[in-house]
Amino acid sequence: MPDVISYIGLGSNMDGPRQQLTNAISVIQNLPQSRLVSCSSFYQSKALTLNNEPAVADYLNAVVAIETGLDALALLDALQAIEFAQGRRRTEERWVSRPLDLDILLYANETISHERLTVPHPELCQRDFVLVPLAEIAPALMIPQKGTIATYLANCPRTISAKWQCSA
Ligand code: ROI
Repeated sequence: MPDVISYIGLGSNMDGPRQQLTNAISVIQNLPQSRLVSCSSFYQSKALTLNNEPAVADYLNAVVAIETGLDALALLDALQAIEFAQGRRRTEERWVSRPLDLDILLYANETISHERLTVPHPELCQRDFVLVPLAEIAPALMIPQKGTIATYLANCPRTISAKWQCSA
């Protein structure tokens, strides 16, 4: 299979978010059959929580683009291995704080509906902490079956409070 571009979202709000993202990016850089194409800035954002829970630490979010020969499920396996290596507990729970969350946002221009993986990522278009870093590295990107990033960004509630240069 020819190599494809995949965009991966990174998020962390515990156990040293900056180090969590930096480490994860350096591991992603060394994935088999893959190379890092670009890395967004790091964005601090207010935690999106289920019931506006107070006292949840802010997140640090970023997006990277890789060129990869891994198929989507092999890439998912590799990303989950990084999450667990960096302290993620084996739980399917959503809406909980975690040291590292890695999401396949886009994989080439494919749409994937698999029990383990939905691409484009189902919440991609509603989250500024994903859309803003994605727009930074791929401003003209078309999201399969949805359209341009700009359309969604215009209507997205803002949670980002600060921006740092990518330290990876
Ligand atoms: N909130 C922000 N700001 N960033 C995230 O990456 C993030 N990830 C999550 C939930 C709990 C939805 N909130 C988040 O999983």
